[in-house]
Amino acid sequence: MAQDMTLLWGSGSPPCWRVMIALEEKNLQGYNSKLLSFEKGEQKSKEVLDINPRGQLPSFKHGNVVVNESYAACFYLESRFKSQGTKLIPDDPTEQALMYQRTFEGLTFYEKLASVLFYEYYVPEEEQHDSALKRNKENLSTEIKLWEGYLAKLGSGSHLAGPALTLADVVVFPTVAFLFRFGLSAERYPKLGEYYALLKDRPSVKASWPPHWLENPKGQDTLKDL
Ligand SMILES: N[C@@H](CCC(=O)N[C@@H](CS)C(=O)NCC(=O)O)C(=O)O
Repeated sequence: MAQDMTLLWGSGSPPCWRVMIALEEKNLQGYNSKLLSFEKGEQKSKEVLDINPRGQLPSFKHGNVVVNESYAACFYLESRFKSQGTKLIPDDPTEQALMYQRTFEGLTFYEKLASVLFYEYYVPEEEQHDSALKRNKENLSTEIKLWEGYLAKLGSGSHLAGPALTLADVVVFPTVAFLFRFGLSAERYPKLGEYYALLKDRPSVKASWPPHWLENPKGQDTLKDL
């Protein structure tokens, strides 16, 4: 069934990783997976631009359906393959509300992470300021404490929106993985550390782990002081 699906993706891109986890959780292994290189600018190749005028990854196609936005692709897969693989949207309205809340807060979480980790990439050199990066780090630190608190409230062994894995985990886990890859202290943030440990060995996550992280398991320590 997944043969009519194509995912164009880049290694270590959190938006791409979200879609890859969703595909695995929905048992859609066997899709056409094409790894492109950001270094070579392949996200601007004709193959990508033909389906994604933004020239970004992920770019995703299922038959004639094109869904490039990572959140949209994850929601599409859950809705299209509702009864297949892991159920990612709980039926219970209260659980569902929390799942939606954390899923969309995940966008803010990622934005704050990106404003620190990718500062030099996104801000032209002449516009970069130490004070701006410092402020971004403070904002990220406040955000991380929020998520640490959410997990503390849910109790040990919990996922982001309750006992079971949901779409919230699919879209937010890559952000958490980046935090630890870039040196966040699991001692200072034990709940996030526990959550990371719980998910990192999940088959869907292992199967989609960024290949260049496997080649080079040691990350950086950019976030060690947060
Ligand atoms: N809103 C998009 C964002 C995708 C995105 O920002 N992709 C980045 C990689 S993480 C990209 O392709 N950047 C290269 C570029 O914009 O040229 C989504 O969530 O799918």
